[in-house]
Amino acid sequence: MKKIISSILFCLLFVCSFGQFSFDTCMVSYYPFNANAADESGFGNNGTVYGATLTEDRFGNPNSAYDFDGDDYITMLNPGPTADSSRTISFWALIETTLGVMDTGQTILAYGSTTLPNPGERYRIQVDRNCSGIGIEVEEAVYTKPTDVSVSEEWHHYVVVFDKDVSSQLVTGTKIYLDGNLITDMPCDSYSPSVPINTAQTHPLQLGKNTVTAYPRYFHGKLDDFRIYNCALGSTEIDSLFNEPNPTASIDEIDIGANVLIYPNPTNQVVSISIGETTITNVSILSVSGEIVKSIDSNFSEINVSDLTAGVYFVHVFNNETTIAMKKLVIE
Ligand SMILES: [Ca+2]
Ligand SMILES: [Ca+2]
Repeated sequence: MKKIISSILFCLLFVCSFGQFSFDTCMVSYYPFNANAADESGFGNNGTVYGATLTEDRFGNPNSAYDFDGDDYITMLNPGPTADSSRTISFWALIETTLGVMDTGQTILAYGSTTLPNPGERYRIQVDRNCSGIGIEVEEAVYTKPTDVSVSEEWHHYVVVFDKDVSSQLVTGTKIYLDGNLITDMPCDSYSPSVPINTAQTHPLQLGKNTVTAYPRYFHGKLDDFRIYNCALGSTEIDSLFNEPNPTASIDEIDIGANVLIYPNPTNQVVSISIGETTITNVSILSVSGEIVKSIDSNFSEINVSDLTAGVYFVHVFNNETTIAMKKLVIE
């Protein structure tokens, strides 16, 4: 049976600087895409993947982001923040611009209403609706900021903020950040700006495809690291998100003088552990998020890992209760 080691123990073993910020107290969903579309916020709003394929993230980590090639999407169980509540949606995207899909308003994220027209009741983050940029559609109102998405097909960080207490409740009160910077240029396209945000609960969160069947407006490119908050984050917090380090590089490997070798690495079949004089009594293999995916208590020279999904893992080597080593293992 799978277990989760406590976050305190995990942080003692690792440099626990990834995936967690002090302002995460108002986080409602978190999709780091560690080889799946699970919600790692603790609220269980997990995703089901329809056609999107795992790919490298912006750091080159395997199976740590999703690729959408124009007919793919991921659907969660529940909506995001609804009605006129404040919200922040942070994500990384690599947007393909060579497919002739400009001006179609391809979908990054959508939820709320499923029917037309329901002014204010659909909430959608989209690309290139009538001009090059990232924008918001709330049904009957579209508001796009110029973000030069056509300049290069590279990973960029986008944050969309709606603060009900500061902004007007109209879609034009939305703030959009690109790579940590607030885009203050005039919107390149805006119509029906008098429509207020009033997101319905009818359709759950969905990535890569619109909620209205007649206009799927599929996404072309790669998406990663969605964080959804039911509060409005400020520029300092958004800068922290933009500068989040590589989650696997920030984890310290440990070797308590035993010269532990783990090979072959990467692998996708059998991994062996060799060690000097010290005795191994048990080994755990953990996911990046600290879940124990395999426990072994014998034959450490032939550990079958062919059942593990490709991605980055950690091998925790024990002598009884004592940690001997913690080593990174890449499953291909
Ligand atoms: Ca990721
Ligand atoms: Ca596909």
